Amino acid sequence: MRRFSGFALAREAMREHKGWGRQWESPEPRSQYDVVIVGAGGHGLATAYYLAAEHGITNVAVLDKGWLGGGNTGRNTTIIRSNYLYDESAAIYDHAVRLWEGLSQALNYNVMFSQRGVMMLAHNVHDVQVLKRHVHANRLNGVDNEWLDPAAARAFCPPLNISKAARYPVVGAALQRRGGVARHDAVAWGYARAASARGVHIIQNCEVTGIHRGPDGAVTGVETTRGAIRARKVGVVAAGHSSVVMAMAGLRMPLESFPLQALVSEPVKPCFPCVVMSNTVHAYISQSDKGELVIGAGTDQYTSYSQTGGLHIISHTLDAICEMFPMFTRMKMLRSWGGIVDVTPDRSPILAKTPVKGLYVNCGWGTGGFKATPGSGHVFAHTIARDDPHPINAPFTLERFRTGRLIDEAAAAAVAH
Ligand code: FAD
Ligand code: PYC
Repeated sequence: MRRFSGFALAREAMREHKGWGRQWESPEPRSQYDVVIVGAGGHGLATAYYLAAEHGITNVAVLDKGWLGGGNTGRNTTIIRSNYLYDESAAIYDHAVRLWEGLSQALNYNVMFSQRGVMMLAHNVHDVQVLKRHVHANRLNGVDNEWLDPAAARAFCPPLNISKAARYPVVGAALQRRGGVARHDAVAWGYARAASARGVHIIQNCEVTGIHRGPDGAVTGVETTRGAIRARKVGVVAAGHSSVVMAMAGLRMPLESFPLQALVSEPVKPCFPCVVMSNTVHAYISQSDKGELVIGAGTDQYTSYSQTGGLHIISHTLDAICEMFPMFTRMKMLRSWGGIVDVTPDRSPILAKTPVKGLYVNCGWGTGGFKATPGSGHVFAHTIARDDPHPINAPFTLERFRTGRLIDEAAAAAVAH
């Protein structure tokens, strides 16, 4: 295994990454696989990797209608944290953070995981109460989180405006020091390369257009734009389009799809040391290793499959950023883009077996699934391999929307729900 260190490593990783997704030679699909995964985003690729690496299941195909990592995995703002309120969420997201901590070594690929700290701002009494509740709940779950007064928040993030005269003054902050960011496309490529090295087929430009079922109702394979492929098991990991794919098996999902946007500034020298999120002012920001300020906006207010969103959404976000960080007022924005997120009624994901034998689904991560990628792939692979959920994803069932055992993380992310 190669050893990674500092800038040399970053340079090497960037060289390896350049254009890799598009150059990837997709193999010809076999007529039959043990497992077909629909969706070559981070979650689908991680699932395939762990199926091979931990369960010895290598006769696996990951199919994507586009190119690998071209969905939300390559479009997100890469914030990683595990400061969720409920026990079930803290367990799955912290499982992911622990895997992130060893991921570059496990994949022998630098995913540029940087634990620079995620700070969530409080602007009023309600925010203080909510965030302090998170701090206490997290600590009870062994998840790091600490409360900062405004001066300490500014010491941690010097560009932060803590003037009492601000429209939404900062009255405190919750800081998860183990939180941070990673390089999103490297995550997709790292998992893809490691899965491929174990024999997994990653087949791009291969849209799934149907799910075949046998006389007993069990899954027998998928129909694709490159022909029919038989499979004993099918895992659907098609964020934004999960309900469309699941409908092919006759299942109606409790999901809505929304556009979610992000944007980056022109690159500048390092000036922003951490990740800052504000639920109330409704913005989040970090600085990428390339120097761009990475800024996330909210979801549109209406459902859509369009990978763009309203201009007014990003312009409101920029107003909020300039309010909190006046030194950025004169920065130029370089580009913006959108992805489609699928959202459940309780804003928590579904990682589960389905009523259709041999069909499994991993969806509903909404605006916050990038951080979960390794943990999600790890427990979803377990669920598929053993036809039984891992204890960590056991609560994230489809049935909860019938039984009422919800995991209601509605306010978990700083983005509109
Ligand atoms: P994707 O990467 O979207 O992969 C799904 C794949 O399925 C796609 O490649 C698609 O082409 C494929 N597919 C769909 N239909 C079919 C079909 N019929 N046949 C074959 N293939 C199909 N999360 C965080 O934790 N932190 C953040 O800071 C954050 N910021 C975000 C910012 C934005 C702007 C967006 C859009 C999302 C953000 N998220 C964030 C959410 C996060 O990006 C997603 O939850 C996560 O990346 C989902 O990963 P995935 O692998 O499930 O989906
Ligand atoms: O879940 O932390 C998050 C997040 C930030 C931006 C979008 N999602």
